[in-house]
Amino acid sequence: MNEPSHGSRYKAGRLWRDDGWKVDAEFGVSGAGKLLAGVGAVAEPIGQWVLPGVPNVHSHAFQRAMAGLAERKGKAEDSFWSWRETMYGFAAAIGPDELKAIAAQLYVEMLKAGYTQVCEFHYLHHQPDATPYAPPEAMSLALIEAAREAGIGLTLLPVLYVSGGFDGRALGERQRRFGHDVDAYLRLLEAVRAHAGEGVHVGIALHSLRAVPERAMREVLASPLAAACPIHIHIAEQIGEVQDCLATRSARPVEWLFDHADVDARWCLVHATHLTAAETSQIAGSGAVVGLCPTTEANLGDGVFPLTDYLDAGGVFGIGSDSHISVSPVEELRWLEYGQRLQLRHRNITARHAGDSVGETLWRAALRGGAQACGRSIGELREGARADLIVLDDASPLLAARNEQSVLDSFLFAGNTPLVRDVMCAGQWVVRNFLHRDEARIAARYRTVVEKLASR
Ligand code: NGQ
Ligand code: ZN
Repeated sequence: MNEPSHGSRYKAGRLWRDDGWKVDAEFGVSGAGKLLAGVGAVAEPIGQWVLPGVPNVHSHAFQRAMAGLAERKGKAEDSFWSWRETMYGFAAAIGPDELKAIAAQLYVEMLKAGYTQVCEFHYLHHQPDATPYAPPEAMSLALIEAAREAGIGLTLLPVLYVSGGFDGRALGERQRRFGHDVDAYLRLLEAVRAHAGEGVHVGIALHSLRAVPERAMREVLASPLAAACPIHIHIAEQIGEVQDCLATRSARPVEWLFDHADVDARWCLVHATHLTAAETSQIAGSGAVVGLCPTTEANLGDGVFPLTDYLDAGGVFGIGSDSHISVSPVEELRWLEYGQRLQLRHRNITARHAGDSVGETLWRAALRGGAQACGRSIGELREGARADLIVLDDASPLLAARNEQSVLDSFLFAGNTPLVRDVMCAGQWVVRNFLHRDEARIAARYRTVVEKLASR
């Protein structure tokens, strides 16, 4: 392991460890961005509250630039499906340059909010008329470049998208640019893997059971390229999807998936909103992680995930910002808890035992489930782990007189002022004193691109 150079020895008033806060903790960061244990007297004090950054398990980066543009009432009843039409129209104008500019801006916002890793569920593969780009992985490369510019860890999930519905119908006109047959998809995976490296990992994703027929699913899962990597899928987000699945496959989506695939800890089931009690305990028992995206699920009118039953059964969850109408782990976790409170008319739902802190329970769960969904051992501040951490603003009045037992509750539930002051990802300070190292340039480029998109 590299010796830390001067300037990479730090001291935290309180450092989050898996077994509780460590007081006056000193640590180093190696040249390779890994945490090192005790380092001597010249450590730089970095703040009172230092904790791991949280992974964002579900992102469609391009949707960041349409956030807020689908909030006007339409003629017919607005729904997930009418929102999807608006989103498809917007997606049609996004090429590699636009994607890179939007994703870099989004990833800067994620870092500033306390996310240090993102799973990018990427299906905008080809040109709008469905011809492949040269090279065919150009859109994936745009995302990789954006993540490297911003300095966030990336789990890129190229998405398999084959059909336009459960009945196996062909892709609609605006979906054609998402599509691959299995061979072309595996070639894409191979090409993208060649660009993976420090900070960029590649998993796989099946868009949904609507978009991936059984045979294609089996072929991809049987490929050596799908071995030992995360597998993500959208599932059971809308009642309409459950009904279509029942009508065509005589089973509910989650039920069908478990009957036809070996769902285990490598899987991330995104949303999984509409579940029977049996499906809820089946997911929990499988060790898979559920990717909950509470602000998007609220925005799209999806429904409320059965969190208490799932936690009772020992289920694991991570959080994602999905359509990015909000880019903040605080908001995702707050709304996860509040959705349950509104529905159950109780308080302090996620904490399972008397005396437990809701904030700490939520943060810990999102770290664990997030690391699992990324297929990475991140989210722990221990020796040898990647140095991904956030420092809270101890000068904020919101944190006055808070202690180890109460600081996470105030972080997640008190007010609206950003409390993430500094962020380190892979040993690099990417955010200091609320400013990202390259935010002016990235924001200016984003603005130019969004202005161009608006004047179409
Ligand atoms: C997506 N988003 O792929 O971006 C989807 C909408 C679909 C969410 N489900 C499209 N939140 O599911 O067909
Ligand atoms: Zn999604």
